[in-house]
Amino acid sequence: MKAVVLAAGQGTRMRPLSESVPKPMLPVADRPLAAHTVDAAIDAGAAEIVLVIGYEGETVRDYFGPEYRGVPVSYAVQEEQAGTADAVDAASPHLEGPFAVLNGDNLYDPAAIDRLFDACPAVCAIEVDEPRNYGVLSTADGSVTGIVEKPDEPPTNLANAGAYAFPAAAREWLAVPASERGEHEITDVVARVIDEYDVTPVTLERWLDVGRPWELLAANEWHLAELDGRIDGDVSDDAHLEGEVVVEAGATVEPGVVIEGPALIREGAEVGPNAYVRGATLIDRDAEIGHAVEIKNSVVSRGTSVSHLSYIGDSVLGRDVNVGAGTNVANLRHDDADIEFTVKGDRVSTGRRKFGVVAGDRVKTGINTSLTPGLRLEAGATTMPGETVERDR
Ligand code: TTP
Repeated sequence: MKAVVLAAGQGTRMRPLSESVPKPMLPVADRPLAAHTVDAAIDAGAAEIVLVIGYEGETVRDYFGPEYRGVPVSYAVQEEQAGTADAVDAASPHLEGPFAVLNGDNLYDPAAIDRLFDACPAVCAIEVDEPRNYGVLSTADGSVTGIVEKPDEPPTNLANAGAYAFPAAAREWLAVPASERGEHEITDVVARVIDEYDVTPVTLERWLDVGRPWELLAANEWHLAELDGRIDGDVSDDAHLEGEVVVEAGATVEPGVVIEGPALIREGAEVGPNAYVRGATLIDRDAEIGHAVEIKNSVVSRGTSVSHLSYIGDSVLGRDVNVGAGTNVANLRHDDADIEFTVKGDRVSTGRRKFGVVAGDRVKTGINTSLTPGLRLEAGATTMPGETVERDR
């Protein structure tokens, strides 16, 4: 079966991280987010991957190329991001026979994708506590009988997890009318398939929709926890590594460094001397973590430098950020309330008691900057030496 992976979206809720790097290419452990989806499809036996690209699509094409892990990859360009059904429609010329559709920004447990392919026609579902926030499936006698978006009275607690195995006929049903929010939605195609076929619900053990910056942190927590420790880089005898720590070839860990895994130190990165890395932390390619810096449960993207005597906790730093010496991130409120973050102009709860800052690419902080919890710094933003920053900029 061919697998269509949707990766054309603008990722507006992921800003500022998605401004120049498209969301599917943001780092999750040792691969871009969408590579985890593509891997799950390949492990389930996909004969070909059809990637739908659009926003910053060339970056996606450059990464996967014409063949990935021995499986052919073709590309469909969605000129305008007019919705998920429209995205699959763009891929339609590449399809014949039954086909799968997966969101390129969702993490699935791979075994379930295998079951999804076997059960075609089928839809992946996951049990959730708050079904009102999701597309919800109704079921009877082991089949899916309906799908409804964000219902006030959910028929079940089974949320649609954005992974489908469609019969060949569904190719003809992709031109659905626009929904109330003006998008052509794949769920309307799913509704038609449910009407005409016996559709199996395939229950996932684990699933994560990575739409907002703290979900990128959660995605890294998930996949870093699956690492098996490995030292291929240059690690000082005077460094102390415990738990599952990967130091890739070409990375350097200097004397006095303590790393408590899970942690991944990628090629070209330099850590120390005397730095402390803990929690689930990704130090991406060519990043530099200076003397006496503490990094906890964070993503430090490629080319970013954190200078001496700084603390970064529960945060995501974009590419080529420069953190001035003595910069401190606060990641906890005095009243212990969940930290909020600005998404498309609204402050929304991250559901996290501990959350630090999200810095877009090329942010620069002056020395001794203090950053308050839930702060959003746009790409290229700067702070002055000694400044306490309490509002997004
Ligand atoms: P969304 O997360 O709904 O859209 P998005 O990725 O653009 O993010 P945001 O809402 O923050 O702007 O999309 C779900 C998946 O479908 C995701 O993998 C992107 C993909 N997609 C397309 O390929 N084309 C589209 O037109 C849309 C809307 C989404």
